[in-house]
Amino acid sequence: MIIHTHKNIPSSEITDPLVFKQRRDIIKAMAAIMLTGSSIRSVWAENSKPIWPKIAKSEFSNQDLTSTPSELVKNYTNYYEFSFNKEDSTKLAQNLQIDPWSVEISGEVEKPGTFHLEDILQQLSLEEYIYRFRCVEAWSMVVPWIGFSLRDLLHIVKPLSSAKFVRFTSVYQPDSMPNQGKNAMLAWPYVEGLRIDEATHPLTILATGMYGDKLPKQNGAPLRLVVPWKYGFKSIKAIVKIELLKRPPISSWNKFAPNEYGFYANVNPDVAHPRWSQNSERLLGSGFFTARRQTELFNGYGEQVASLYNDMDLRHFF
Ligand SMILES: Nc1nc2c(c(=O)[nH]1)N[C@H]1C(S)=C(S)[C@@H](COP(=O)(O)O)O[C@H]1N2
Ligand SMILES: [Mo]
Repeated sequence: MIIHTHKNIPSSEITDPLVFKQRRDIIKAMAAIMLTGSSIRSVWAENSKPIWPKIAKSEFSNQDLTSTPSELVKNYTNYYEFSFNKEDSTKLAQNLQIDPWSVEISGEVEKPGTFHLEDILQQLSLEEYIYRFRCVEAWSMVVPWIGFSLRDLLHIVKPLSSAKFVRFTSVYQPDSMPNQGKNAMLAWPYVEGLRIDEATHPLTILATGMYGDKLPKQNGAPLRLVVPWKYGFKSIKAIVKIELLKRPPISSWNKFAPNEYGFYANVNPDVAHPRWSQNSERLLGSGFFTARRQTELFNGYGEQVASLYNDMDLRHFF
């Protein structure tokens, strides 16, 4: 059974929570929250209990995979806005301000808008997705994410037929993100992109939690993308803007080093990074000797996604 996050709010009290152009609706929604006594905003507050007591597993979840110990996933993070070091980024990310949070969805859509995250969560049901996750640096893990499919969110804003690509933008918060203030490395804010068919593929999710709990800040709270068949840098954290576009966006990593980080970035053991092989990967938490496993084409999701790339030579579109 799929547990809806805010099922205790009668739908009659919130006629259309996603129509926030009118102030009236905002007030009405806030009143509904107060009436039920459930503090939706507290989901994102420090030390609050998760609002999802029981979550259905998505049919797209890899039930057979053993999740990487959560302490590893929470303490070994890539978050370059904070630090280029995986331990420091974990600590510094605690400074990120994530409450309240809203997401602008605009571009080639019928119903653009800026949506409060809590209101998005009222519309969509959360599920658990156990996925492999493969970083371009040749390490990998298995993470039980909690989230919803991106296509369900896009459905709400009604993409036009002219929407061919999607651009995602991370938050710009230089006061809490030291490398943004220093203009270090990438052109901030962090930007990523997908083709529309990739974005609307059922495996593509926006995550708001992991390991049965809310998403830690260092792992991309309050809202991050997860595209399991692509290298980890595509899975952009702390998303504030989603734009549907006619033309391919230029992603931060592709702009920084186009010969190392392609737009597609599909996991592929046969296409080496210019500085290392992608043939195998170090599976986090696989014991003292850290077993290496063979990297799989599309990170093992070929059955579901290979058809998206039938007309492409995967050696050249890296
Ligand atoms: N905004 C933002 N998103 C990001 C990154 C980043 O530095 N900034 N790093 C990416 C990279 S390289 C990886 S491997 C994953 C890491 O996710 P994790 O730290 O939750 O394991 O996040 C991706 N998303
Ligand atoms: Mo990565």
